[in-house]
Amino acid sequence: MAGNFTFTMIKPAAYENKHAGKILDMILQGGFRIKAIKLVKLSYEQAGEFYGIHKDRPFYNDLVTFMSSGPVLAAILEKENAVDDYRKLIGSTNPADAAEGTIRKLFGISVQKNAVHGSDSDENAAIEAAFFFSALERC
Ligand code: RTP
Ligand code: MG
Repeated sequence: MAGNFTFTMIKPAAYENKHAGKILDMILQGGFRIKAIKLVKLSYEQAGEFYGIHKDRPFYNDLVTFMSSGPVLAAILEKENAVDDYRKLIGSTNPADAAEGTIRKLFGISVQKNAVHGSDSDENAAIEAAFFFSALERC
C-alpha cells in the first residue's frame, strides 16, 4: 500500500530567490498537508550524508556543495499516495523536461538548481523525514 507522506526540501536557490511562499502555496493547493517544517542550513558533511546514495555519481560533489550553500526549507507532507503525487507536482529532474505547471518548470533554473527535492519511495521518505525531524517536531 502506498504511504501517506513524503519529504521535501525547497533548495537553496529557490529559497534565496524568494520562491518559498509560492511553492508552499502550490503544495497546499495540491492537497498536501504540512506535518512538519523548518529552515535548516546543512553543513557539507550533513548534505553529503543526506545524498549518500549518490556518492559515486559524477555530480555528487557539486550537488553537496550546492545543497550546503544556503538554507533549505525542509518539510514532511501528508497525502494519500504522497510520494508519487508529489513527484508529479514537482515534475522531471531537469526543469527543461518538466511538464508545464509543475514546480520545477516554474521555479527551476538548471538540473542542479531544480527548486525542490522530493522523496523517490516510501522507504526513503521515512529515512529522509527522520534525518531532519524528531518525533516531537512531527504533527
Ligand atoms: P531529488 O532527489 O532532488 O528530488 O531529485 P530527483 O530524484 O529528481 O533526482 P536524483 O537522480 O535523485 O538526483 C538528485 C539531485 O541531483 C542533481 N542532479 N544533477 N548534473 C546532473 O547530471 C545531475 N543529475 C542530478 C539534481 O539537483 C537532482 O535533483
Ligand atoms: Mg532523488
